Amino acid sequence: QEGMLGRKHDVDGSGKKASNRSWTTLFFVLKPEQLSAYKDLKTYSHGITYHGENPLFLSDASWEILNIYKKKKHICKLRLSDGSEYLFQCKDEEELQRWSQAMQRA
Ligand code: I3P
Repeated sequence: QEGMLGRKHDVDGSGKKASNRSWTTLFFVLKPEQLSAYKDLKTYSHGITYHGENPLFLSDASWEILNIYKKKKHICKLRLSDGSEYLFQCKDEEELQRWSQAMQRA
């Protein structure tokens, strides 16, 4: 599964509010147990991750559809095993279902 998603880093690995809380639209690639962020398809084809970020490791991670998030639509919350949390915005309900199913399998 791959595609553009909005992302906001919400909670860092020590349980504190992340310092950079703005939304960024990036190209995400989901492979078994890992999610990688790229600026776009072109940098993905060159294997260059966004800001040199390491993939997020998904073992013992949880993915939840956030129906309570009122400011934006089609939001999911990814919680990693270290406690850090990321919000993702899908472009529509169909994308949200596709990412959610892929995340359950990953
Ligand atoms: C953040 C930006 C985010 C907002 C976040 C702000 O500011 O406006 O869109 O999240 O609010 O801190 P900046 O761009 O200056 O980093 P929401 O869209 O989810 O409200 P927050 O700190 O309350 O999470």
